[in-house]
Amino acid sequence: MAKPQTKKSLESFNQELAEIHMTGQWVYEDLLTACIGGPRPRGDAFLWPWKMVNEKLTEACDVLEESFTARRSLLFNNPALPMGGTTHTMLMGIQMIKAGEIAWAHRHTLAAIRFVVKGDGKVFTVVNGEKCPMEVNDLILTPQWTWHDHQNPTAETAMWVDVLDVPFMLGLNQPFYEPYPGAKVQAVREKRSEHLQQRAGWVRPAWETSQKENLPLRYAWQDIEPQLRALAESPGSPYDGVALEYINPMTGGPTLATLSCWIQLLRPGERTKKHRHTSSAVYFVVGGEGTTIVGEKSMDWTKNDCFAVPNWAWHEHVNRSKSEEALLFSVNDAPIVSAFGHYREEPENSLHTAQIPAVPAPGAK
Ligand code: 1HN
Repeated sequence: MAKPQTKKSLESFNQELAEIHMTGQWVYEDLLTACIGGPRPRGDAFLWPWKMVNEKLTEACDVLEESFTARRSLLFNNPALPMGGTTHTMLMGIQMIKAGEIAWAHRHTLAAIRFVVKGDGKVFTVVNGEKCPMEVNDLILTPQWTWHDHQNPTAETAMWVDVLDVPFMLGLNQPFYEPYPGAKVQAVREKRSEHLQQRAGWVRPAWETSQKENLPLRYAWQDIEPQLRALAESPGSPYDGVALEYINPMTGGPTLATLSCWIQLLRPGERTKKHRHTSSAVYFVVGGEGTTIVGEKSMDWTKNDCFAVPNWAWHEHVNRSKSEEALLFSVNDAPIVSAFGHYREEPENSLHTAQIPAVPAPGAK
């Protein structure tokens, strides 16, 4: 006699499959159906106020007396990212180095940038033997696998923003790390003729091959600011205001293979048009007062605050002041997204699409 057939439910079958480490494609179909119109933003829009961060950094100076190869960097964890990260690809923090301190040399495959909050020309980071002074608002790259140590020979505390591609690199399981062998700090190239930075300007040695990626680069604010001033008179982007990308001078592309850095000026009272894109961004407020609206959430920001805008979230920036400009430094993961052709924007693509200014017509003023 045949056994009576009891019909299995789909749920119990799914469970059975899970126990033997399998999944039916119908599960992915549900997941994909939920993505009609795009993914849900990964992580929250979130702001870390300067006052709180600064207090904790000061406390960290007592608790962590010397950092050795570690760093006194307080990193920002997005409350909606249980695996860590400020966005799903980037980790942002602020680092403090006390008077007379050295953060020992190390290297890792994580790419990083520093944007100086408090410093002067005597505080410096050494990147692959090249000394990079850290003046306020300077940007310094420590690309993947470059040796770097930070030194503060002054009598004042120094501080900078750190942004790294940590969550992306951990997602790919590519972290390699090495402390510098045999010394706290790197040997420094004394001859400026040997600096790769001398090869990344208007001229370079005709007799050499050239390294195009992962250069130790310092974007001195004293060079950037005049360019920002000159371009501040242009209409800018309706979505981002006068947003300038820092470029790798050797490739014309973004600063790093994974991270692009921006400096963005919002004129008094400026309100950008709302848009969304598949890249995420982290922001540091260089100056001014404004509001960034992300979806339903409104984040009021002021000098030195940091905040995150997740990917594919509608957002707009407002300079709340009617008389002062606002300045935002930001880092985004557009290079990662674009590398595989996944950069999208709504309601229109506004990156690298407008025409450069035309040659003036005869007699035009
Ligand atoms: C790191 O190496 C530095 O070298 C700063 O200054 C922040 C955050 C996570 C992992 C490595 C630095 C970091 C970091």
